[in-house]
Formats: sequence, C-alpha cells, structure tokens
Amino acid sequence: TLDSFPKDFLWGAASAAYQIEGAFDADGKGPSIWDEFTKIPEKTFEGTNGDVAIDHYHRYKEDVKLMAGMGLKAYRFSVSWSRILPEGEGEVNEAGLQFYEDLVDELIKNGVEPVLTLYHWDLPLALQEKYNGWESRETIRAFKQYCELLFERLGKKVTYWVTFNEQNVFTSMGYRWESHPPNVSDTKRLFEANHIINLANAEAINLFKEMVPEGKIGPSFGYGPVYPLTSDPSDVLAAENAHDFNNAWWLDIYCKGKYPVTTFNQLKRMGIAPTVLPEDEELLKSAKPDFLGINYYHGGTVKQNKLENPTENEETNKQFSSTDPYLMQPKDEQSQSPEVPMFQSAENPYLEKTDWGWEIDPVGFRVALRQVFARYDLPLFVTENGLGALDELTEEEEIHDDYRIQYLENHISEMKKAISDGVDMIGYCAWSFTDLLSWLNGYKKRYGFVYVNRTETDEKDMRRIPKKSFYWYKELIENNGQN
Ligand code: BGP
Repeated sequence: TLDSFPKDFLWGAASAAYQIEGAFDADGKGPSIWDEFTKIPEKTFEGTNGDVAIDHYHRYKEDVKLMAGMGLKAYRFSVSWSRILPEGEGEVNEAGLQFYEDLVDELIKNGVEPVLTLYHWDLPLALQEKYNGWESRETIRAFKQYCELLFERLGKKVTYWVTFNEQNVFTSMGYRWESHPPNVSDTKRLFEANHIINLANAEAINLFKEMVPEGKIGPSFGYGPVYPLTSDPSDVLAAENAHDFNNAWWLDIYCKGKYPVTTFNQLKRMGIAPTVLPEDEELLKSAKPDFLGINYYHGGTVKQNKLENPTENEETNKQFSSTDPYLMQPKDEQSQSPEVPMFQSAENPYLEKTDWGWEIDPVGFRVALRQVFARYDLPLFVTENGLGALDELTEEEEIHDDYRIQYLENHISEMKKAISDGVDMIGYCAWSFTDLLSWLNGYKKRYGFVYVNRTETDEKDMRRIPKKSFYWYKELIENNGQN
C-alpha cells in the first residue's frame, strides 16, 4: 500500500571519520585540518579532540557486529582523505585504503549496505597549507585524485556515495563564524570557497558517472524549512529570502547548476558574490546527482528585518556552543551580513527544544522532504536525523533513552506521511550508530544507539553498551517501519 515503507527501504545509521576513528596518526595517516584546529583549546569543548575518538579504527569489527545484531540495512561512514593521501595528493598510503576496503568487506559480509561519504569536513592539512584549501582550484585537482582512487578501489562494492556533507554548515562555520577550520570570518571568502566546492562536487559527480556507471551519487545537505513568524506579507517575503539564502543557494547549484538569482544579486550589491567563470557554468550544469542526501535536525523561523535590532541572538542556549550556523546572528551591522536587509531570525513560539537549544520539529521534517522533492524531483536519502542528549548510565549499566525513541518515532512517522504524500525515498540513516565526538560539544552530547563508555577527559574502557533505543530500532527495522 501507499502508506508503508518500500520493501527495500534502507534503514540505517551514520557516522563520520573524525568523530569515531581516532588513530589520528596510525599507519601513515597524515594530519587533517581538524587535527590541527582542535589544538586550539578555546575552540574545543573542554579540550576534547578526535585523537582517539571512540577508537573505531581498531574496533570496527566489533562495531559492525553490533550493526549486524541490530539488523541494520545501511551504514553511512566517511573516508578520511588524509588517511589514504597523507599529503592530500600524490603518494598513496596503501594501509589507509586497506582500512576502508576491510570495513566495506566487513559490512557487506554482514548484510549491511555501505554508504560512503567522500568529504565530511576533514580536509588534509597539507592542502590547507599549500593551497589555502577550498579557496584554490588546486584543491579540486587533488579532490579528483582522491575520488578516482576510491571509485576505482570501491566502485564495485559500494553503491551509494555522498560527495560533500553539509556544505552549508562547514563553510559557514569555517569561513564566517570562526568555529571550524580554517577559522576565518570573511563573507567574500565564504562565497568564493563555496563556489570552488561546488565545482569540486560537479567534477566528482562527472568522474563517478564515467567510472561507476551502476552506482548512485549525490551531496548531503543540511536542510531546514523556513517559516515566516506571522502572516504579514513582509514576514512571508523574509522567509522566502531566508529559504533562498539558506537552502536554494546550494540545492539550486547541485540540481540546476545555477545560483538563485535573488541571493546572487544581493551578494553582488554587497561585493561578495563569487567569481563565476563561463566554463564553471558549463561544468555546474553538466553534473546531475542521482539522489539528494538530506540531513534534518530542524528548520528556522524569520521575520522581516526592520534594522532596529538586528544583532541580538535570541536563540542559542548559552550553556553549550551550537554548531548550527542558522542559530547564529551577525554580530554588528558593519560586518558584511547579507541577512540584514533580507530577514532576521525569530523564536518559534510553538516548538520545544533539546538540551542544546535545537528546535524539535517532526512536522518540519515532512515539510522539508516535500519541499525538496517537489522542487528538485530527485529521490531523497535521509543521511542524518537524530537527538543529541545527555545520556546517563544506570546502576545496572543501562541507558533508558525513551526521549530518543520518542524523537525518532515522531520523525519516522512524519517521514512515512511524506512517503504517502508521494515523496520518493531511498532510506533513512539516523545520526548516529554509536556515541561519538560532537564537533563542538565533545563527548557529552550523545546521539548513538550504542553507548560508548568514555568521557571528555577519561577514555575509560570504551565499552559499547546498546541503549534502549537500539532494541527499539532493531524491532522497527524487522517490521519495516511499522511498530
Ligand atoms: C551535522 C553533522 C554531523 C553531526 C551532527 C550533529 O551537522 O553532519 O557530523 O555532528 O550535525 O551535530 P552536533 O554534534 O553539533 O550536535
């Protein structure tokens, strides 16, 4: 029937290399920009980093066994570029490639479909130092070498490939809010770097089509629907602007090969639009993704910006730092803030929040899936969705994360409605399989189905303990989403 999940629906869970692997310099791995960035203590949460993370590099077999025990159909992970190309280009580190080949073999052996992300934020440090990273077209060349290696080696085994994870998030955090490497605050550089990454994305897709014709590839985007605070047409217009700026700016490029004109003109007036060469347009138009990866946590609410009070941040929970650029607001009007004339973030009076101040909005998930599918007409793969919480071990060494079950159940039920609305969906990967390092919130903010016994300061024994949500998800998978 229409209102059930497709029978081959990929129920999965996700992770990213820097957040789980550890082994930061093992077997010839080169440093990434995150290895370097987390040396700045004030940029991290209580000095935490991914040097050891949850030691997945050495424990992947145990982790895959847990996946198999759960009946997981798909596992999304990312490859650490500098593990296989320590300098970002040139000489290949065979041991690094071998690790991913072994991981993929192990997954397949256990009936888990591998979903491979090429870039989940850990650029090789050498490329940052040599070329200024994503601000140079040299880095596109290096990225192509990296992709080629993986397509060649794993193209026959891995069907689903993600190019860039949340380009909107890592560029905003890295080039605007000084919260990710390369730790810059400059909107001109932000949009130039984004343009370079768009080109790299297109090159990777085109190369993939040549080398892995049977496979499927697409970017994973951090999507949030934008609501107007009121029905005042000016607020509705502000929401339109914010949608253009926060979502269409990337999705239009990925799917139509061009920038949304409203935002582009706004940036042009401010002198911060990217430099687009004629051959870029051609390249961008030529590369079509097979699906869109959607990471959904929450949307946003905006009102017209009356310029009286555009600076305060009404939103962020002060206790923890947020990794969400859309919870951030321009600090002063002098800074080149394209939002200022277009919209201003507002508090949504209807939504509750997580411990970290992120809105909880399952209906927004259905809205998101419908909007993206209607506008871009591609199958959707939810590559992240989940709840970060402060899980506590009970005396019996159990985790009763009923709040997580509730969160996931509500979201999955809205996704099901989106499917009966007609949205074409490949699968759903919850964030995350095990607990892992949260980029700016250390090991305190936990997302996993599997608890990992470590804290910020104490690595303890890293024991894996399935949470209550683990057994809940296992049953849900067994029943293909009905429970
Ligand atoms: C997404 C990232 C993930 C993960 C998740 C949760 O933006 O793609 O890597 O970190 O957010 O975020 P956080 O750890 O900040 O709570």
